[in-house]
Amino acid sequence: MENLNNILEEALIEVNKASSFALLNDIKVEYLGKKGKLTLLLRNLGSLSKEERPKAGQLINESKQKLTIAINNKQQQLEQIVLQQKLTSETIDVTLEGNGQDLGALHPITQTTAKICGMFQSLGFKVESGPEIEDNYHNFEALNIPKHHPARAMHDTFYLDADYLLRTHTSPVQIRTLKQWATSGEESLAIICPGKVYRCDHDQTHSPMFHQIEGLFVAKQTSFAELKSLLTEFIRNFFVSNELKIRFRPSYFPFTEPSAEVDIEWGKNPDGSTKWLEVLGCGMVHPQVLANVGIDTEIYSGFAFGLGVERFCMLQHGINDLRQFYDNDIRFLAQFK
Ligand code: 2NM
Repeated sequence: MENLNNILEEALIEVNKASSFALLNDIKVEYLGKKGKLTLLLRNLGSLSKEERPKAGQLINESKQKLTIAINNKQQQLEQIVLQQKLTSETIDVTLEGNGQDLGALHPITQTTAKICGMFQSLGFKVESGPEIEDNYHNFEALNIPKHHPARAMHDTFYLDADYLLRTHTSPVQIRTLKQWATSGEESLAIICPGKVYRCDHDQTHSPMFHQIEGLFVAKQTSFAELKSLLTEFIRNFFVSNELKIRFRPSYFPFTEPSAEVDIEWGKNPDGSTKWLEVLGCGMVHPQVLANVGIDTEIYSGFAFGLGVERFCMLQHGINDLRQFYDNDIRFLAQFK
């Protein structure tokens, strides 16, 4: 018992010096373990007289408590040190340069679609979309395309079954929108319909899926002159060329009458004559189409137009191969950021 204070003091000094969890644990075993120095003192209480035992037992237990507290404190200190070391060694320097991850970009077709739609939206046209799987009625019937028209043939249209097909143009969107408008009581309708269309046709210059934009305007007073000026303005704005030569050439579509195709001047032939390039189809909506969706053709008339986005995008950027749009070659796509 004379040793008790010495043992405690010695133990506290060792705890204070301990520089690792292992050393601290050794000290714990040395003093508080089964055969530890303080434990043995307690065991040997029996060698004392009955009168001395309670006091001695109390003193030993107090020493054990003090040592236990000291060991726990040291344990926490060591944990703090280890944590600090970990934080220091794992610190991320946020000022270091990154490793150059490139941002992606919108596909050129998406960009050209957005550009064209944006131009018409700024004139008050609303963007509309619809299903890519259509039925005969919306894709053909309502558009005045007769049963035996070549466009309906298997070799031009992807049929899913007797009635359902992949839309061959975005005009069915206009039929659906016209139907809603006819009962809406609104003065006029001005919509622009972008989307994917499908034709059973595949070679160097034709993809079985391509992108179309069609526009439609219906009101009490519309005219071919208005259509002509709208499209002329649009084309000259798109190609940023106020002097661009534009030609409206009479044509035929089942759903418009009269109809025209629009050519732009694109270079010269060897003999000096203008090279014309077709970029649009258009016309006054056929009265039968308006009647099909319940519009009074004595009061209302409309005009419509359609274009292929791929062609506009190729002309805009000087792209000469349609297939580049679908190859997803990153070296091609990266040029359109
Ligand atoms: C074109 C050419 C001419 C057209 C007509 C209609 C509708 F639904 F209003 F009758 N939508 N689109 C149209 C007219 C499309 O694409 C070359």
